[in-house]
Amino acid sequence: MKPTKTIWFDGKLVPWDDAKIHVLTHALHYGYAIFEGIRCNTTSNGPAIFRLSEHIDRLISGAKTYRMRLPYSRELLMGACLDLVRENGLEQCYIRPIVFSSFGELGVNPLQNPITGAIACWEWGAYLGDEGMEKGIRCAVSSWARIDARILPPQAKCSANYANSALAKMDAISAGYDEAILLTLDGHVAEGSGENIFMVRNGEVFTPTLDAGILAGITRSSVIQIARDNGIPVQEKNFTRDELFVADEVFFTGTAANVVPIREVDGRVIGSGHYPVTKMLQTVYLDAIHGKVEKYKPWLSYVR
Ligand code: PPE
Repeated sequence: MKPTKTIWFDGKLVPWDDAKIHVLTHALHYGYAIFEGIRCNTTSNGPAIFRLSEHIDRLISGAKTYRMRLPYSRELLMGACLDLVRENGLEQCYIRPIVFSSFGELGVNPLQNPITGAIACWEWGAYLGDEGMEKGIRCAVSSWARIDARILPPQAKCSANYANSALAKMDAISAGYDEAILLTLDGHVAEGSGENIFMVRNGEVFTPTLDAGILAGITRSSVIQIARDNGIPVQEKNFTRDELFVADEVFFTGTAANVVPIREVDGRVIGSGHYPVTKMLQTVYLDAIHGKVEKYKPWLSYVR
């Protein structure tokens, strides 16, 4: 990670090296933090943040679920993201807001601790590699099940959820794959460790429903809209892993990942090795985030 000039830390812009917390910070011990991942991309009108309000709204909803009283308004957080990118002089970056139970008391109950927020940004390339974006990645179904709504609320982007993601991701990487696909406790396909999943069959696109323990991905909703706008039917429905094996195309979506074809699942090559629907959605999505599609310009917040 290449440091940038400044980080927004509890309301102020501070030098990168000064954005520090105590080792007894409550969230470090119990995972009680809500975060976001947002991208800012180059456009012909300078850098633009993609779907900023949706990301901040998801952060606020996650905080509500976890009974966090945020000391910042929605407008303040949105403004802070824009100021931060501008101050750092970046044309393109990943933005990471986080709100967490900070320093005060230890012990599971977070309610007596203050909530602190920080927002950092840095340059972050293709999450699953440039080659993955182009040629597709290799995935394995994980032996770890995806968190279930009775265990941790999957809709809240809570740091604790990512212990589940990290276990699946590490095992996939150690076994020589690029990414893990997690199933629900009852055996339906849920999502990747940090991406939503889709499959294409006979020209139709399918993706698991939100009650499959998945994050309500903002890229997922953008891609659903792009598909429908281009005459491709999309159905939210749950399916088992064997349906992935015989799909024509399978792909991941996510802020960090963008739209990435999956060329292999558990050693089975997907479809014909060509991904016309995925490639079309990837192209339009990339054009949209770079401000090249008139219709999707309302999704952008310009930094300057
Ligand atoms: N599921 C999970 C579990 C997830 O973490 C993400 C985003 C998504 C789906 C896609 O959501 P969206 O970004 O709104 O389309 N994962 C973020 C964090 C990745 C990381 O390694 O950190 C991201 O893509 O920013």
